[in-house]
Amino acid sequence: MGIFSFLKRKKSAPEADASQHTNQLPASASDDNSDESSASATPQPASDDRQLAAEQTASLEKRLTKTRSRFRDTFLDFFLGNKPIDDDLLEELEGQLITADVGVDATQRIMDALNNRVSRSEVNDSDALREALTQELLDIILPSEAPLEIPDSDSPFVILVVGVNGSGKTTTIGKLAKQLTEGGKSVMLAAGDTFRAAAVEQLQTWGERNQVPVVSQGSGADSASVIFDALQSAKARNIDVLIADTAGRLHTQSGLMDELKKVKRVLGKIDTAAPHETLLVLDGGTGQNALNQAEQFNEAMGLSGVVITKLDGTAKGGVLFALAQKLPVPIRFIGVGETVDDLQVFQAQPFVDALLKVDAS
Ligand SMILES: Nc1nc2c(ncn2[C@@H]2O[C@H](COP(=O)(O)OP(=O)(O)OP(=O)(O)O)[C@@H](O)[C@H]2O)c(=O)[nH]1
Ligand SMILES: [Mg+2]
Repeated sequence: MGIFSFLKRKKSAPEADASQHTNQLPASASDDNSDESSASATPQPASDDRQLAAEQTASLEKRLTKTRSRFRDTFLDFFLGNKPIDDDLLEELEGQLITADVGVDATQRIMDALNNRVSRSEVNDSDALREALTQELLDIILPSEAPLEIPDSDSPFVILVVGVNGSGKTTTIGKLAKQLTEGGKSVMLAAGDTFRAAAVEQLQTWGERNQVPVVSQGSGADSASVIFDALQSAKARNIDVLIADTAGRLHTQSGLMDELKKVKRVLGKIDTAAPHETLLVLDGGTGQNALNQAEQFNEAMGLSGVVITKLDGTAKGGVLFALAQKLPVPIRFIGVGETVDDLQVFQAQPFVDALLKVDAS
């Protein structure tokens, strides 16, 4: 399911009408010291939800090819030949879960559950073991399935996007802006990555592509001040969603982490609830390193959501299970390619199906 269909459903809910913002962006900028480009959002035609879900499951199977072949090659071959379910086999399975980047904690949880089922004679053959494994994997990531909800409100919903260098923050913002405008929301972007001129240009390009305004100051400006100005401007213009980009930083760079905390504080002066979403973007290809990043960003910033990108180019997609087991923060989206449409709302069942379902090809 894309956020598009998700938002459409929300908009038709009875309480959705009262304070709805206009979906048309005003033609003129109102923020004096900001450099903006703007145009109207163009709502896209509605598609059938079911068809969309089926299409996205199919596309997920294609996009996750590398992780999928690792899972299928590892586990499906393993279950061939109806081997006896004994300690040796379970030990081998444990090693393969670790190899598939599922992580130590999630693997432990799965093995405990499988051992229990085997000792209670609930699992006696390969087929039952495969089904039990699939169920345990699903149980681990199901609690992380919590799509981003953007309530209708008089003030802009602020999404602060953070993460290490090159994880896919700016690209994810571009993709998200498209999905939100397609869902009928008016969107503004804040160029809070003031480290490099190229970073501002990159965001402006996404703004132009999606026809949404971008608030920026010159490179070297104070990031918190850019984002503060952007929120004031978004408020004045009745924008529904403000998405703030930030410079990539390592979770170990305490000065830079303090800068992010300052952004949060400053936003709180305009709206005590802002940022409403602090979204960590993680590169799925970094495997277990993503776990460390997530834990430390969460400690410093209090995350409300995670996006895992670049799952199309890696065999390390098993890291989602490790993350879900370790981090009590929803996985909002997954990035499965470089183009604007390659962002999917995270859903547990299609994800597990794409990796392990026997008839998935
Ligand atoms: N294959 C693939 N590439 C992606 C995905 N998301 C982002 N990228 C690519 O990753 C690279 C870095 O993306 P950016 O969006 O610039 O990353 P960033 O986190 O903003 O980087 P900094 O601003 O330098 O910290 C670009 O080449 C993107 O096209 C994805 O889901 N799949
Ligand atoms: Mg960037």
